[in-house]
Amino acid sequence: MIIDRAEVIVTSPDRNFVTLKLTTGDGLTGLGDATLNGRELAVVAYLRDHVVPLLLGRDAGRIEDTWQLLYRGAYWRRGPVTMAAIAAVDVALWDIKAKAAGMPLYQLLGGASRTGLLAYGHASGSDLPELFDSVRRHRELGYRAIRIQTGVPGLKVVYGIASNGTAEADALPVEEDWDTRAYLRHLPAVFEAVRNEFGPELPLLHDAHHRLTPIQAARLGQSLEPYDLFWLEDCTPAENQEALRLVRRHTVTPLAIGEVFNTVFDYQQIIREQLIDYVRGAVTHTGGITHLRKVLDFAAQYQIKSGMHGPADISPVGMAAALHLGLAIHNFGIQEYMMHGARTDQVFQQSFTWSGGLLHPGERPGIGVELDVDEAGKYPYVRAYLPYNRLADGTVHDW
Ligand code: GCO
Ligand code: MG
Repeated sequence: MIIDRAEVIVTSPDRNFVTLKLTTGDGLTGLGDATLNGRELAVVAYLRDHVVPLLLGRDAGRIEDTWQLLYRGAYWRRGPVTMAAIAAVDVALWDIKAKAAGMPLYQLLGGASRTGLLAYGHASGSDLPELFDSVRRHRELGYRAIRIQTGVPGLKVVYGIASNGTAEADALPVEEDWDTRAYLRHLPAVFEAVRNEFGPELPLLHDAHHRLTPIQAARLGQSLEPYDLFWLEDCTPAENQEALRLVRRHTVTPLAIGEVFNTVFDYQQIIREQLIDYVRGAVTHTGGITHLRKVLDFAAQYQIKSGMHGPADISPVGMAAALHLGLAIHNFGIQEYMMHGARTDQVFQQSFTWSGGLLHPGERPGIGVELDVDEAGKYPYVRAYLPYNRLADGTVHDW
């Protein structure tokens, strides 16, 4: 099982995806997702220029050793670009190992701890009727848990609508507007209306997308308590971990954090002090199966569960890796699942199933995803950025 080919494939069927494909001398292939939304080509360069030369000739079976070599050997540690590149290598190696064993990856990770993974989708609308329609559509699609995002009176855009980025060759980031006080006034009434319409059972989630100060987050958590949220996500910019102590003192609304984190060190304080309830890390952005598993095992000691990031900008390869890990661990909480577009599903042939609101990675050996290189070649990279926010006075604000 010597690695003798490593290709970095960039394709943009519905949006940009970066995939690492490793091939061993005996013909086994493994895929890893290296997509970092809006910064895709930085990971491509990191892989092509710095990682691929280290992989050729190595034993594909030595997953932990390869991980440590890429992490420690670089000297410069952590960071989203590095960790996405390491994640891609790690998942591709697990894919190869599981194929060599003739098993779906979750079996190598310890076997299934459940029959399927509860998943949530994104409902959004600029006003209540639009939002209710979106919730109903998600329920028709089978979702048994739903994230609620809504328009705020006076603001131009609704955050939370999936976008594939701006698909023009010379695209620059879109500027959005933001007003925290208007948002805080509006949101509790939206959740009250949703609960009245859809009843007490449906698990509801909300993403504040790093936009609040600690005291604003505390107030929001408190004002949403009557509506029994499954979680409030990214209530503050998570770099300031101590901020969450203040939020926790004031609210029992469960908190989810971590989609922009990339190592266990980012979680050290918030797990040890039990400042969160769900770990939002994705396999793709947290150093792969090897590293995210360590984070989740650490979290398990504190009854903190997984809530892996699963937006459309994580490719089907990254999603498949998340499903295998989620099926195997004991402390699974929920999986975010936004369906990919039809072209993406043609480029990436997948074995996962979606039924009764539950995801399952399927029984194909490996992670269960193959990349159709000819299809991928039809969709070249398109420059795309995430949007950013400005306040009414022109100040740049967290998006
Ligand atoms: C989520 C996220 C996404 C991110 C996006 C960034 O909870 O799904 O916040 O909407 O903004 O994945 O690339
Ligand atoms: Mg989020």
